[in-house]
This record gives sequence, C-alpha cells and structure tokens, in this order.
Amino acid sequence: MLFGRNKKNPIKLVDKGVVEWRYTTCGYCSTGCSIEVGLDQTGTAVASRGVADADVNRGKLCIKGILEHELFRKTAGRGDKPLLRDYRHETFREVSWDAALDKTTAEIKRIQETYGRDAFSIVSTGQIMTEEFYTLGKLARGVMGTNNYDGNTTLCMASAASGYKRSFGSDGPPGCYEDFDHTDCLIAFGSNLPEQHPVIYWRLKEALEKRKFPVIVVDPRVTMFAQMADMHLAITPGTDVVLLNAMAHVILKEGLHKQDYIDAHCADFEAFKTEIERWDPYTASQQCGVDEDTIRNVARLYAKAPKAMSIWTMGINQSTHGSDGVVAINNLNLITGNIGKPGSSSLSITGQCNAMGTREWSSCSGLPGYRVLEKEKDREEISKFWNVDPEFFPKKRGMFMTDILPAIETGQIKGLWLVATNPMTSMPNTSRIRKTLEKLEFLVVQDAYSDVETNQYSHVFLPAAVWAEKEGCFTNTERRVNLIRNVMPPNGESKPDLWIFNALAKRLADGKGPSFPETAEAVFEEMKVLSKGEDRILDISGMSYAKIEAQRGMQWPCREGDETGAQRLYTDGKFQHPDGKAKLIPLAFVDNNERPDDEYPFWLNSGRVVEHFHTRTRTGKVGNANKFSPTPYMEMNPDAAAEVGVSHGGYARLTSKRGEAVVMVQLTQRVSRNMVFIPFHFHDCVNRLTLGLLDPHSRQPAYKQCSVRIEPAADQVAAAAANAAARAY
Ligand SMILES: Nc1nc2c(c(=O)[nH]1)N[C@H]1C(S)=C(S)[C@@H](COP(=O)(O)OP(=O)(O)OC[C@H]3O[C@@H](n4cnc5c(=O)[nH]c(N)nc54)[C@H](O)[C@@H]3O)O[C@H]1N2
Ligand SMILES: Nc1nc2c(c(=O)[nH]1)N[C@H]1C(S)=C(S)[C@@H](COP(=O)(O)OP(=O)(O)OC[C@H]3O[C@@H](n4cnc5c(=O)[nH]c(N)nc54)[C@H](O)[C@@H]3O)O[C@H]1N2
Ligand code: SF4
Ligand SMILES: [Mo]
Repeated sequence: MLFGRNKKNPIKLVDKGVVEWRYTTCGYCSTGCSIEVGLDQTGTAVASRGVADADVNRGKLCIKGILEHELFRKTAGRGDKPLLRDYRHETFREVSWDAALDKTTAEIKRIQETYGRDAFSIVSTGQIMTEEFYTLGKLARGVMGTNNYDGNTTLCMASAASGYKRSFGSDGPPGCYEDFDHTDCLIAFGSNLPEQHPVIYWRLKEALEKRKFPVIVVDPRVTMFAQMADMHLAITPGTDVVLLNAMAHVILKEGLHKQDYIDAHCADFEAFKTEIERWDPYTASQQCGVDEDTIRNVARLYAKAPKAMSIWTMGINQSTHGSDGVVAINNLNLITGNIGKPGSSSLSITGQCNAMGTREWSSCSGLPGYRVLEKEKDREEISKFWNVDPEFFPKKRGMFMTDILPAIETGQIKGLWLVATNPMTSMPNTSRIRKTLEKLEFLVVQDAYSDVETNQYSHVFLPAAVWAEKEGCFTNTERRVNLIRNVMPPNGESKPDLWIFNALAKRLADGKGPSFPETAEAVFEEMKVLSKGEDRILDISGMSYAKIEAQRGMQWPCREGDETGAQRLYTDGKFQHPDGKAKLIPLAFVDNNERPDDEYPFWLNSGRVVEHFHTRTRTGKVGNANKFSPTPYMEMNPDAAAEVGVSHGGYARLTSKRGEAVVMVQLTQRVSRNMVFIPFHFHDCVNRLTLGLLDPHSRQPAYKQCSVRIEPAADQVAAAAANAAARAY
C-alpha cells in the first residue's frame, strides 16, 4: 500500500486524463472561487480544481465547485431548443430561434402598445455575467423603456444594498476576506458560513489557527457555524435590531464608543443617542431572547477589541427589519470606529455568484455603475452615452420583484420576462404565485433548464447557455471581479444570455438608439468607460480581462493606471453622502412578524444546505450532490416531536395560513422546542407555507419568520397524495 511508505505524498488522485485546464470562476455562491476545468483528449470536461494561486480560495473548492464540470453533461431537463406554445396549457413545440424571438418581440410590442410601456416587466437574477446584466439593462431602460424591471436580488441582497445606501450613501461591501487575518473580534448575524460559503469559512478558520480571537454567532438555530463559535446567541427570530440597539446602549453608556471617529465622520449622533437611551439590555432581552448579561458582555467584547468586524447574511436581510438590521450593524461599526481599516468592517456576505454584478451594472434599481434614475446628472450621462432621449428614462425607479408579481394580479402588468430565476419555487406563498403567473397574457422564460418549474406557465422558452459555456465576469462578496473563460460550447442550440439580449435588442430597437457590442469583452470595455471618475467608487477602468485572469480576480475600485484594486472602501473616513459623512440612523422597532400562537405553535425557519443550490435546477442533477440530500425534510426538536406525535424518519404535515407541505422529519437539538427548520431547495415545499411580509425599505421578503402547525402524516404515499392535492388548489 502507498500508505505509510510514501508519507510525503500519501494521496494519489485518480488520473482523469486531463490534457488542458481552463480558467473560470465558480457559478454558485458569492465566495468567488477561481476554478480550472480540466478537459480530456476528446474535449470532454472531466474535472474541476481550485486555482492554487488565487487569493480567494488558494486551491480549495467546496463540494459544489468540485463537481461543477458535471453541469456540461447533457442531462434531462437541460434546455437545448427554443420552445413555443400559443396557449398556456398546450404542449410545447420546438421552434427555430427566429420564430421564438419574433414571437417574443411581437408580444412585447403588443403589450407595451396596448397597455403602456410599464405593463411589460422583466425580472432577472444574480446568476448571469455582469456584461449580460449591463446589456439587459440597456435593453430594458434604453430600448424597451419599462420601469418595472428588477432582479431576484430583491429576495436576497436588497436589504444589504438598502442598508449600505442609508448608512454610507452608497452600496458596496467595504471589507474583504483578508480582514479575518487582522480582526480581534468577529460577530456573525444570521449567516451559516460553513455550509453556505464554505471557502470563506475556511479563510476564517485559517485566520483562527494562526491567531485566536472571539467569534460570536447570532442565529436562532445551532448551525455548524454556531457549533464552532465561542458564543452562540440563540436570538428570537426577527429581533436582531433590538439586540443591536441594546449593544449600542451599553457601548454609549459605558463610554466605549470612539467619539473622535464619530465627530469626524458621522452625522446625526445626537438623534441616534436619544433613541438608543430607550434600549437598555433588560428591556431588550425581553424582546430578543438574549439575556441582559450576555448583551453587555458581547457589547464590551466588541467595543474593546482594537479591531472588530461584523458579517451577516440572510438571517438579517430576509426580515421585515432587514434594511434596519443592516443599518443597525453599520451603526455598531460606526460608533466603534470599525470601518475601512484592516480587521474592521461591516461586511455583508452576499448570496449568488453575481449578486454584486447585478447591483453594480444591471440598471435594475436605476442606471448602470451605481447611478440612479432620481438624479438628473445620472440620467443625462447615460442618455448621452447610450444615444437615447433623457426624457425616455423615468425619474424614479419602478416596482421591485416582490411588487411586480402582485401587480400581475391587479392587472397592471400583462407580460413578464423571467431571466434565470424560478419564483414558482423561490417566492413566498407559491400557490399564490402559481395563480399569478396564470394571469399573464405572455410569459417568456429564459433559463438554462427547461424543467424549471416556472416554465410550466410560459408561452416561450429561450434556452440559455450555463456558466462557462459562455464568457464574462462575476463580482464576489469582497468586490472582486473575476473572469469566466469560455470552457465549453453551449449545450444543444442554447445560446449565451448576451447573445439572446442582443438578438432581442436588434428586433426591438429597429436600428435606433444604443449600440450593442457582440462580445463580452467589448461590453466590459464599454462599462469601464462608464465607471471612470474621481467621485465614482465603482471604478473598474484599471482592469482588463487579461489582468483579471493573471491576478485571479481584481477588487474595485481599480482606477485607470492602477496595477491592482483596493482592498477596502472608506479607508479615509469619507463616505458617499453629499456631506461626506456616514449617517447614524436611530431605529425604532415595531414587532410586526407573524408569531407562533395556539393554532400555529411553531416558528418556521428556512434556509439552505451545503450540497444544494437554491431550487436545484443544477445541483438536483449532479448525482453526488443530490445523493446527500435528495428528500424534502425538516429539522425538529425531539421533545416537540414527541408532543405532536411525529417520529424520526417519519413524515409530517405542516400547515400555515397559506398552505400545506409534507416533509420527512429529522430530529435534532439544533432547533429549539418551538421552531422547525426546512431547507428551501425543494419545489412544493417550504414556500407553500411562508408568508413573506416585506421590508418597507428594501421590499425583501421575511422568509425566515412565520408560524405553522405540525401533525403526523401516515406515510410517504399519504404524503405524496397530500402534496398532489395541495398542488391542485
Ligand atoms: N450550499 C449553498 N450555498 C449557498 C446557497 C445555496 O443555495 N446553497 N445560496 C447562496 C445565496 S443566494 C445566499 S443568499 C446565501 C445565504 O446564506 P446564509 O444566509 O448563510 O444561509 P441561510 O441558510 O439562508 O440562513 C442563514 C441563517 O439565518 C438564520 N436565521 C433565521 N432567522 C434569523 C433571525 O431572525 N436572526 C438571525 N440572526 N438569524 C436568523 C437561520 O437559522 C440560518 O441558519 O448562501 C449562498 N450560498
Ligand atoms: N423559503 C425561502 N425561500 C427563499 C430563500 C430562503 O432562504 N428561504 N432564499 C431566497 C434567496 S436569498 C434567493 S437568492 C432566491 C433564489 O431564487 P431563484 O433565483 O428563483 O432560484 P434559482 O434556483 O437560483 O434560480 C435561478 C435559475 O437560473 C437558471 N440559470 C443558471 N445559470 C443560468 C444562466 O447562465 N443563464 C440563464 N438564463 N439561466 C441560468 C437556473 O437553471 C435556475 O432556474 O430564493 C429565495 N427564496
Ligand atoms: S465556496 Fe462557493 S464559490 Fe467556492 S466552490 Fe463552493 S459554491 Fe463555489
Ligand atoms: Mo440569495
């Protein structure tokens, strides 16, 4: 055996016959790992490996990345031909690209001419390339002129973007992963890093191996992250703002704040202080479920650490106080002077591989390059650059995704184009979404997979190339722009999203208006021009595809002539509000969640598992990922299960005010007696139950807070029947 005899090289990897490695970036989560895909002699993709000299992942990948080349296999459900049907319940017929695009163009024109430009709406994603986002934005705002254009990032990062803008005057996470190597205290709110961003977690663990500092995890559930933390604060769902206000109270009361930093760089301290007076730890503990001593202890730890940082993900964003939660985290970091220094940050861990790219360049919430519709100067600049009349742009952003769908119910919106998002599984209260989609006069679905649930309701399906079947950039959590080189040709007749946008632009623009470059690199060069400027933080003009690949990703801002990008924002304490200061924003708290009661006694919490990505259009087909988690299940506390009579490995029916779902029961102490947790990856499952009240600032749904009743379901057959019945209403 090799073992023992060859201690220096004990592991022998299987030789897969790779003759060439091609450079890309992972297309799942926002960590932004650099990947090389190995091709064998026949040109088949046979392996994926982490790129050793990439700063983000340093050779590492998680299970999804390691198996990512399997996406290039021809699998059932992968879209390979454009499909069309004239009536919703008719079967699809395969058609040529011309026929599918002509039909789409005709329907967009008909709907806009009949009901007005805004009656046709577009919902995109965080999972296509930045160049594609920019092109879609140009088409939506500069050619079609619909104001009801948004992305699924409203389900994901909207609260972070909104909170950053409110506090700092601009979106953009100010920190980076390297901050772990410098910080003296880290607090994580509603983030399960080991499962959802495994390689960021690995970076944190590496830092901790070299230098010990306290890690505090705030999460109602004992996650993998909570298990490794020094302190776990099992907060009452939806009350992070209360905890953060109380921490600020302790810090101000005990004089642990940095008055110099506040005086020099923050506005509205007095108003903030007045609100914070009310939030003594005792009062707060009654609401947030964290005892007052722990609140004091954590506040002191954080404020006394020479450098402290906060990270957060969906436990904060997906709440009716999502935007306020982000602001509260920013407040904490501002009063303790923890912004823009190594190890000091307010770092939102983003979600999808290119959730940042859409925020930066898609024009969903405004105009490209962090420009807004509300500013005349921004409208003028873009109208000149795109060759459109400035009056063509609306002066205010239109509806968010979570308002677009209800507007279909009320008849304001008649046509919808979905690009790389699957609301039939991912939106709250999916039985309502089903009825909503049925009301549309025209639905076009542009997706890499034709078996995506939303496609059941479409008139036209446009098959898109996936991941490295095309070329372009993603921006990760630490503002790093990284490159996906084209590794394989698109599957079947599917086309890169950029090609599809350009083909529709040609038809819709009739030769007028903006020009649409054909290659991703040409689009990137155009974006660079728009990004340039002393006062623009999102400057990418110093980058090029060649430089990005050579450096394995570059962070913005990277100004013309810069060799590398900047690691952090606001290092000089100058913020993006007109007065150059950050705002300290007082936060009142209104408890408006649906809460457990006698009829629905359990909190329903939802989220993710490591081996699946979202609605499983991709990981559901990667055998070794799916095998780990093939069945819809719920985590339930054993004592609670005994009370309601459900058993480990058995089935249970959950009922909320919205609907029902049946899942397998997994007993665990990870959840408390009055809470269950269900991964949202499965269709007809947790989102049949969720309420999804919206945050008033970001319009993001509160996926993580609602209440349910639980009862045993006889067996799997009964469960299947119940599910089918549920589907019928
Ligand atoms: N494997 C895998 N990785 C992914 C994804 C995936 O689908 N699969 N998706 C990517 C995307 S788009 C995203 S947005 C991220 C999401 O990444 P995360 O946000 O880390 O993942 P979630 O499991 O959705 O939620 C995180 C935690 O929030 C907690 N939580 C619930 N309510 C509250 C609350 O009121 N307060 C606090 N403090 N915590 C609460 C939950 O218990 C849960 O453990 O993951 C990205 N990475
Ligand atoms: N209950 C509950 N629900 C949730 C959440 C939760 O925590 N709990 N989390 C929410 C969050 S944070 C998010 S981000 C959303 C995600 O929700 P969705 O965006 O609806 O889910 P995905 O499955 O990622 O859908 C992306 C689609 O894009 C397709 N696709 C992939 N690559 C390409 C490409 O290159 N081109 C094209 N055209 N298509 C492509 C995929 O096949 C897939 O159908 O779910 C939200 N829903
Ligand atoms: S950590 Fe995220 S980016 Fe890295 S390999 Fe895994 S899914 Fe891909
Ligand atoms: Mo997300």
